[in-house]
Amino acid sequence: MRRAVYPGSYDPVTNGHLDIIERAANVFDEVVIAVLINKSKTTLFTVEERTEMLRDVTSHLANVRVDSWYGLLVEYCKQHDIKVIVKGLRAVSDFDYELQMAQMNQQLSGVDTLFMPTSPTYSFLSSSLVKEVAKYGGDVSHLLPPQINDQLLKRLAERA
Ligand code: COD
Repeated sequence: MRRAVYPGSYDPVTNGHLDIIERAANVFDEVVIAVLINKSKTTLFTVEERTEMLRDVTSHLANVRVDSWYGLLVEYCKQHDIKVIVKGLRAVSDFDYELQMAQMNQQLSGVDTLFMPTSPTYSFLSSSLVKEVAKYGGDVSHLLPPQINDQLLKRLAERA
């Protein structure tokens, strides 16, 4: 079985993430979306919320499942017999750091990274920018699945 992991913070999942997930699901037999827990990073949504949001927006994809993980990504791959990491690449600015991580992961474990170029429609899109724009009242509804946009607005209102 060709199985891949698509790791990230997903705080929250955007249409850019979803585009990569749908394309990866066409290439692999199974895609595991791994919500990585980074204790030094402050997130707007808890890991449980992010996991649930991802389950919701990928429910139409039979070969996609969602999991969460704390620790090294390659350890997750080892425990779940995963040989490929999928990453989305937006711009040259993503490349330097992603290349470094890909080479480190390969050296550590032999797990390879497959880079998928973003669709041009989403090349400027990141969870951080979406949160910043929404925080100041900008409309980001075209950049997120509708239910995620609702949850984002609700959370920002609670925090205001
Ligand atoms: N279009 C296409 N791809 C996109 C878009 C978009 N608009 N937005 C984001 N992406 C891609 C990102 O490039 C990334 O591949 C993925 O989607 C997830 O994005 P984010 O922003 O949710 O997640 P990040 O970048 O915060 O995730 C970083 C990881 C959690 C993957 C990384 O820190 C990690 O692997 N941590 C685990 C600990 C570990 O093993 N560290 C050693 C690494 S060598």
